[in-house]
Amino acid sequence: MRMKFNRIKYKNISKKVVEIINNEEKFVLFSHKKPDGDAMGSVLTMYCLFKKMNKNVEVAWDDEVPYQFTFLPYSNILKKNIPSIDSNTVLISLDNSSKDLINLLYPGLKREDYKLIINIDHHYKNTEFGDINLVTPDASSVTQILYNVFKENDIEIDIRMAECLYTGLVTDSGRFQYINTTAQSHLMAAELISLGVDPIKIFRKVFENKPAEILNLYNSMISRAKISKKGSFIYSYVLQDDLKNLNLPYSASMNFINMIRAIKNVKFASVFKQEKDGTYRVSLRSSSNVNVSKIAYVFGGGGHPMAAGYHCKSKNLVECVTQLEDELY
Ligand SMILES: [Mn+2]
Repeated sequence: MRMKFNRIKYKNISKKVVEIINNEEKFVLFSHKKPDGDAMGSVLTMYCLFKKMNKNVEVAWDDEVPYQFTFLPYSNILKKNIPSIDSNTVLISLDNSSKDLINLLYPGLKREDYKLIINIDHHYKNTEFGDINLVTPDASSVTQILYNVFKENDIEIDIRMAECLYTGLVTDSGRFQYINTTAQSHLMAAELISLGVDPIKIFRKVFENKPAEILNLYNSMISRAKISKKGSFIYSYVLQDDLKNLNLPYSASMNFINMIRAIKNVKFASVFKQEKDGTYRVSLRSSSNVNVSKIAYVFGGGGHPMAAGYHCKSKNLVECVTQLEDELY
């Protein structure tokens, strides 16, 4: 169920967003839990812009900053912080398909507690929870939506913003491999590079900056990998104890799934990541034309056709695996 794209409506919303950015003074930004490159990139792009405009800006944050993204400008300001909000505050949600996170961060939030919610996202099942919804399911990343808004409204993109924008683009497009990769995404990359982004530097920081202990983690995860469904499904898992014993952050397990996804004849890959409470976060990747976000939605999660995820509330790994296998075919 793809949302119909209406260019005139979109242009008006894009303009409206820029009006609010120019006219309002107080902003709180937030993205999703377990932040990825697009969450980091989109939050920090907007943070750079607001700082440059001398606005009052804060980020609502309750997570670790993955080591892959600590090179981004202002990433050092991302510390546990739930900013106080008032009737002048504009909340900007980036890369969230629903209002769940706002409700979690601000329990009992009432309409008079803030001025506006701007919802900028590219999940095709976005619930349009904002007062203003800039939702473009065809965009490869939220940073691509921001880039378009800046271009359409003559907002200057400086090198710091360009690095954040590029990081969101290269990670959410699976390094320009997923089906959301279009001529548009390559044109955006080209322009950001011409603005001074060093794609090799970003690639190294994001993908080739792994702590040596990750070899032990991969060793365990590879030895646990199982292939089922006649070779079409591959999965592995990571436990809290693995991370604790190797002194690795949660984000160390982030890109492992792409390694197993690359096996011949595999159509789906999955990694079950144990949470601190013993339940599992399940990442799904497609290596075929099968839309994994549909599977994630069955279990209350979400995502994109080739990359999606959900939360398995059981603490029993076998149960989580069986539940997913039963849903696959
Ligand atoms: Mn995204």
